[in-house]
Amino acid sequence: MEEQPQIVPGSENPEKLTGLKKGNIKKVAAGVPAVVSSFEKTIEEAGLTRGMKALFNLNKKGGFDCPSCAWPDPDDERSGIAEYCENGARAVAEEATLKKLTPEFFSQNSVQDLGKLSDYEIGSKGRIAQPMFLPAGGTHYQPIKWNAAFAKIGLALNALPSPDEAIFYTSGRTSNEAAFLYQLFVREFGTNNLPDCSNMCHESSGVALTESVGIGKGSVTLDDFYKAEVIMILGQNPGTNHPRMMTALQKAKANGATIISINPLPETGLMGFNNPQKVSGVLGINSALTDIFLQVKINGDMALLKAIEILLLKEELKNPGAVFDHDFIREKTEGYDALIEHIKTFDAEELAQISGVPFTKIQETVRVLATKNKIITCWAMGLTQHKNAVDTIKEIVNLLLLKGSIGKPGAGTCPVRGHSNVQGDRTMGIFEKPSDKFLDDIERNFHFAPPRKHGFDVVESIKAMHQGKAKVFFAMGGNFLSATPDTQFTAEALTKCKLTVHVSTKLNRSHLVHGQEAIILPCLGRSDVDMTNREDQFISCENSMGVVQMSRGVLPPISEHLLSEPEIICRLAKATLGKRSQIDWDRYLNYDVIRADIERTIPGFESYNQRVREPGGFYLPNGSREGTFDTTTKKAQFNVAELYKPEISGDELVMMTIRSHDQFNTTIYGLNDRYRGIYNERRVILMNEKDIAKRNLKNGDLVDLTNHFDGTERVARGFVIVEYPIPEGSSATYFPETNVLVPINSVAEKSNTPTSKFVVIQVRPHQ
Ligand SMILES: Nc1nc2c(c(=O)[nH]1)N[C@H]1C(S)=C(S)[C@@H](COP(=O)(O)OP(=O)(O)OC[C@H]3O[C@@H](n4cnc5c(=O)[nH]c(N)nc54)[C@H](O)[C@@H]3O)O[C@H]1N2
Ligand SMILES: Nc1nc2c(c(=O)[nH]1)N[C@H]1C(S)=C(S)[C@@H](COP(=O)(O)OP(=O)(O)OC[C@H]3O[C@@H](n4cnc5c(=O)[nH]c(N)nc54)[C@H](O)[C@@H]3O)O[C@H]1N2
Ligand SMILES: [Mo]
Repeated sequence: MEEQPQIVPGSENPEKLTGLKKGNIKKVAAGVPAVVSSFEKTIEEAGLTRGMKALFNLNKKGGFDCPSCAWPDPDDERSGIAEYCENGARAVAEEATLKKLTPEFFSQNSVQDLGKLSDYEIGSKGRIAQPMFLPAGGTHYQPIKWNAAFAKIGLALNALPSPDEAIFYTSGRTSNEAAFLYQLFVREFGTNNLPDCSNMCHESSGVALTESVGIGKGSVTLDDFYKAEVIMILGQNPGTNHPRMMTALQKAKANGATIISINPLPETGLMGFNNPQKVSGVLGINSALTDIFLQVKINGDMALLKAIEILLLKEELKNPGAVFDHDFIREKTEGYDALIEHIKTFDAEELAQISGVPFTKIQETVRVLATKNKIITCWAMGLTQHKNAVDTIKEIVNLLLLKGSIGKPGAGTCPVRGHSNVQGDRTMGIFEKPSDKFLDDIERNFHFAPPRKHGFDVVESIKAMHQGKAKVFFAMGGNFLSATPDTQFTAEALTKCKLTVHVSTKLNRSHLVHGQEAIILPCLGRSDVDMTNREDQFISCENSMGVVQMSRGVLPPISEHLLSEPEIICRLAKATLGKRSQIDWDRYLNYDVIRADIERTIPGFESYNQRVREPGGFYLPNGSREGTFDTTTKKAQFNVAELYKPEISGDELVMMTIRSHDQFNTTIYGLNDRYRGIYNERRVILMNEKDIAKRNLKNGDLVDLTNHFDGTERVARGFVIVEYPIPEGSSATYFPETNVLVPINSVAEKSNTPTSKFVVIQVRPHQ
C-alpha cells in the first residue's frame, strides 16, 4: 500500500461541482464584451463613483500602477480613459470592493467553517478590516490591537534559538519601498530566509539569463516590439494574463512583424485580438495575430528549438554568412563551436516528432527566421515550470545569439513577468541567495553585519517547516498554502509552526491553515490613498521591462485600521529589534527617506526621488539591452544541453496546471474561462479525444486524478472531462485546484521551481 497523506482540514477547495456549461472556443479575444464585463464588475464591487475613480486613475501617469500583471505602460501616449484591460479592472474591483470583514464576521464564522468554502467564495467576502489573532487552540479569529500584534510577533521571533528558524515570504505586489525595508529588517534580524513567489515563477528565467547573458532580466523595451521582424511567444497566454501585451502585438504586426506562437493550446488571445480601444476593435473586426502556430506537446519546446537550430545551420552551410551573424558571434559570444558540434548530433525530423510539431511547420518557421535578425522571444510559465526549464530558456538564448538578435533595436529576450512588482522586489534584495556585493553595500550603509549564509527558497522553506527546522512563518502578501506545490505536505508544514503571520488585503486559505497561533495584519492596497505619517505618500514599482514608476492610490481606505506595508515593517522592526537595531525606523515613515536609502545602496537608482516623479518614470540600466554581457568572461554564453526525455508509461498523461480567464493566481474572480468556452466550472480536465477514448471514458465523465511520485499517491477527486484540441498525451487543469498533485520533490534543475507544468497523472473514473 502506498502512503496516503491525511487531508488537513480547510487546505483544499471542496470537491463541489458547480455545473459545467460548454460553449465554443472563442476565435478572437477582447473587444466590447471584455470592457463591458470589467466595468460591470468594478461598479458592482466598489459602487459607481469609487469604481469610476479607480478605473480613471489606473495606469495613468500620476495615478496608480495596475495591481494585476507586470506588462509595461507605453512610454508616450496612453489611451484617453485609462490604460487598462479587462483583467486589470477586475484586479482593481477585488481590491476596491466596499465589502469588509469585520470582527463580527470572524466571530460568526469559525476557521473550520471558512475552510469549507471554495477559494471563489472566500475571496468574495471582502477586505480584511482590522488586525486579527487566532490564539492557540482557538476556533475563531478575534480582534487584536496593532501594538499587541507586533509585540506577539517580536516575542515569537526573539524566542527562536536561531533567526534561521523564521521564514519571511514575499508575493510580488509589494512595492519597492516596502520590499527594501522588509529585506533590511529580515537581514538585521539575522537571516536570508526570504523566499518569494518568483521561486515558483520566473526563477528559471533569472538563472538561465544570468548565466548566459549576465543579467536575470529581459532585454527588450516596448519600443522594440514595434521594430521587430519576428516575435516568438512560447508558453504564454497573454490574452488572459497580459492582455495589454495584445495591443503591442497588434501594433507590431501592423508594422510587419511575423508572430509565431508555440503552445500546446490554440490560445484565443494569440490567435486573434480585437482592440477595445480602437474603432475597428469596437466594431468587432477580427484581426488574426498568429502567423505560424506550432502546437507543441507539453515540454516539447527544447526539441523544437534544437530542430529549428539544425535547419538554420543547414541553410547557413548552403549560404555562409546569410543566416548566422558571425561578427556578433565572434565579438560577443563564447561556445559557438561546441554548440554546432552538439546540434549536428541530432536529426531534425526525429526532434520534430518528439516536439509534436509537424516537420513542415518547422520548415516554414525556419524560412521566416533564416532571413531575419530582429527577433524577440517572449515566454512565461509554459517554459519556466519544467525540470529542464533553465536549459530550455538557454536554448532560446542560443537561437538569439546565432542570429545576433540581442542587444539591438527590435530584438532580444522578453520573459514576461507575472506579479506587477515581482521584478522590483528582486531588485530591492528580496532573494534568499543575495550576492556578496549586495550584502557588502548593506553592511557599509547600515552598520550591521548581514548574514552571509544563503537562506531557504520556497520549496526549501516548506521542507524546513515540515522537518521542524523553521517555526515562525511570516508572509508579506500572497497565498503561500495554495500557490505552493503539494498542498497536503505544505499544509502539514504550516500547521507545525508556532506562529504564522500574514500581511494581507483579502482573506485566503493561508489564513485558515495555520500554526499554533496565527495573526492577520490588514494592509492598504495599490488603489488606496496612503496617508502614512499624515502625508499623501506614493510608492514605486518596476515593470517587466525595467521601468520604475510611481504609483499613488486614490480611493479612501475601507477601514481606519489599515496600515501601509512600509509602516507595518517599521513597527515590526522596532518591536522585534528594539535597541539592537542600528536603524532609525521612524524616519522611513516618510517614503522619500526610504528611496534615498535605496539610491545609496542599489545601483541604477541615481536621483530616485526626482526621477520617479517624472511622468512615466525611468529605465534601470540593463547590459544585455546594450549588447554588453556581464558574465564572468564578459561574453554571452552558448549552452550545450542534452535533450530531456522523461519516461511516461502507457496509461499516464502529462498535466499542465494553468490559469483560467477568471482568476489572478489563487484569487478566483469567477467560474468561467470564456475564451476556452468553459463556463461555470473550475474542476475540469482538458484532454485529447484519443486519450479519452483510450481510457474508455467520455467527454463530460467525472474522474479522479492521481500522481505517483516518491512512493506517495496524491489524489485530486471530482474533475469533469472536457474534450479539447490539446496534443495527445498532454492534458490541462486549473491551478490551484490541482496543486495537491504537484510533488514537492519535482522541481526544475538549478532554479528549484516546482514543475507545475509537468505533472505525470493517471485518470480513473470518480470513486
Ligand atoms: N488575469 C491574470 N493575469 C495574470 C495572472 C493571473 O492569474 N490572471 N498571473 C500573473 C502571474 S504571477 C504570472 S507568472 C503570469 C502567468 O502567465 P502565463 O504564463 O501566460 O500563465 P499560465 O496560465 O500559467 O499559462 C501558461 C501558458 O503556457 C502554455 N504551456 C504550458 N506548458 C507548456 C509547454 O510545455 N510548452 C509551451 N510552449 N507552452 C506551455 C499553456 O498552454 C498556457 O498558454 O500572468 C500574470 N498575470
Ligand atoms: N500549480 C501551479 N502553481 C502555481 C503556479 C502555476 O502556474 N501552477 N504559478 C505560480 C506563480 S507564477 C506564482 S507568481 C505564485 C503566486 O503566489 P502568491 O503571490 O503567493 O499568490 P497570489 O494568489 O497572487 O496571492 C494573493 C493574495 O495576496 C494578497 N494581496 C493582494 N494584494 C496585496 C497587497 O497589495 N499587499 C499584501 N500584503 N497582500 C496582498 C491577498 O490577500 C490575496 O489573497 O503561484 C505559483 N503557483
Ligand atoms: Mo507568477
